[in-house]
Amino acid sequence: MRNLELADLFEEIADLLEIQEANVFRIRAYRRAAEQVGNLAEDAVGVVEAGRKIPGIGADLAAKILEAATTGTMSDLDALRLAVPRGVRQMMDLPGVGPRKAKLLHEKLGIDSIEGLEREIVSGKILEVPGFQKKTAENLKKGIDSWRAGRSRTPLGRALAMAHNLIAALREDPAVQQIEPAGSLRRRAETVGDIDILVTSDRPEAVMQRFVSLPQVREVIARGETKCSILHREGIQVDLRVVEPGAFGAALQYFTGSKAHNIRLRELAVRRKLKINEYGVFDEAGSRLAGRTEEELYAALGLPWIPPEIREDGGEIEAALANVLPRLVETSDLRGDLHAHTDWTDGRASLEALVAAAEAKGYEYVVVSDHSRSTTIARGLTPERVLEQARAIEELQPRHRIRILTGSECDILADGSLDFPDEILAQLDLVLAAVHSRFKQPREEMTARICRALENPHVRVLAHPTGRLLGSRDPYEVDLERVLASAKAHGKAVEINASPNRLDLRDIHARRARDMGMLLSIDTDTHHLEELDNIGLGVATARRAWIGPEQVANAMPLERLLAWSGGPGRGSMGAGGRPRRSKGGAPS
Ligand code: DGT
Ligand code: CA
Ligand code: CA
Repeated sequence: MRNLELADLFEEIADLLEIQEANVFRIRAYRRAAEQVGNLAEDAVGVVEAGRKIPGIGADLAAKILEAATTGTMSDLDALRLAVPRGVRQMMDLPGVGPRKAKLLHEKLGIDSIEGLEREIVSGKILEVPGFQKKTAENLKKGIDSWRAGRSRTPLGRALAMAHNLIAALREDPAVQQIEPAGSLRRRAETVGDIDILVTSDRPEAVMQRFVSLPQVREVIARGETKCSILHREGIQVDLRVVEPGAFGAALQYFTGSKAHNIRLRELAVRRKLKINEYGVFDEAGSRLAGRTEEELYAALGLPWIPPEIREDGGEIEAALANVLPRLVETSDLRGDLHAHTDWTDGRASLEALVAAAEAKGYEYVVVSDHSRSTTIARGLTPERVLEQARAIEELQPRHRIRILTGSECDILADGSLDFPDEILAQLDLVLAAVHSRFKQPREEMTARICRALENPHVRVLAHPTGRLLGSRDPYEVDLERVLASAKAHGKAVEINASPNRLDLRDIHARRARDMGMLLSIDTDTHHLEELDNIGLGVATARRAWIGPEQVANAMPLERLLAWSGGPGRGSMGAGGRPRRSKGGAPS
């Protein structure tokens, strides 16, 4: 049984217990278990079978994992499923429907599905349920519509673009003072459920009016005095909230979340006999100690400001309390891009244009890493062509400040050998290796295949290590833990591919790599020049993984990068190139 299936079972137990109003600690233990198992880089069943411990999972839950592995289910869950119909739980997916309302609707009208709920809204019978007025019913109906419209989550890259547009349009309104995105978007989660935007203004009504009149709005889902939800024409919900300037920091913090992070903050506040909510931090007498800025708010709880990307209750509270928050990598730390394509293969830009664009970004170096011959779909280069490209780079170099490094995104063949012979790879400055074929290999074969490629002394970076395409292709089956260990043992870097369709490694796996003390590279895999700007998505993923500049290969200055890359360092040195360096060894 795969980790995500296990996580779903735990999550379902938690939801059903919540509908039954069970003990909150018990509910929380299951939510926590779902998260831990879902985020585990190794196979959870394997870990338990080996008698090892998964953080946050006690003996009781471990036994349930084993039970699920053998029976495909958990007996507690089966009992809960008998007690609570499936559709009752599904209603909790609707905005404004929590466990209590779901239970009430089921008890009073026997509603056990979203479709059933919709019928009772139309028939008007829903108004017989205590607490359900005409307005509530209308909102529920709208909630059902947008649930249908947006059942899938939106990839971060797309959501960011939409949010930037909306924010730029709202900024033009004089009634808008401060404006910031919040929610999962600000935390840079890889997908977002809805977009949250926060505004300060003394004229909320004017802001709302401007918001609902934007051309991007397909439909207004709910409109109140300080909160408004719309359906964006691209199918995602956008929540706008207007707050007074004195509460901006508190609201920004609250609506940035995550929920798990906020719960921990509330616990800290309680221990200090303080109250925290979206308006501020208050003492027992009710006076506001903080609210205007996030810094102020965290300080009132005795904490330094915590970067949004790590607000996931993944150890950041403990680190903040001990004043050992990590220094996270920033875009300005990066000195180059190690992964970019040209029209020699499937890139759109010429070599000259790519180099000029990378130089314009202020980079110190760029690696030209076109495909190798086996990636026929991308018109991969033959050995002769890649050497020809290296010569073209040598000729181009004198006209540029930026150092142009020769490279390859070399195919890892089905048996783990590389698409180019060693004597060709040895002539390149920096070699990336990647899987582009035979994605369906059994896990064991795929793992051995990649590990073998990492043993090749010329390879430096494992590109897009899991092969997933966000929303369209699952990662291939691979023992990532072993792949990471192999990369580390051989002094290789693993990539965080910043392409919005990939984000591979993803945050939780990159975090694992970080915790293992590995080297990572943050690359755009550019095929169109404007994609060089995707680097921010890779940096965001690295930040979510707690990665600092010292662990990033392309944050190294050129000389150190070359010492590590082990290539001949040709390119700027004219015909003969530079004496060959010895290979191997990670940078100090
Ligand atoms: P999403 O939209 O599913 O990608 O995820 P978020 O994190 O943006 O969630 P959303 O839009 O439902 O709410 C935004 C933030 O508001 C969330 O991260 C934390 C805060 N929040 C919302 N509901 C609650 C709540 O019931 N309790 C607490 N403590 N915080 C909440
Ligand atoms: Ca959200
Ligand atoms: Ca929201």
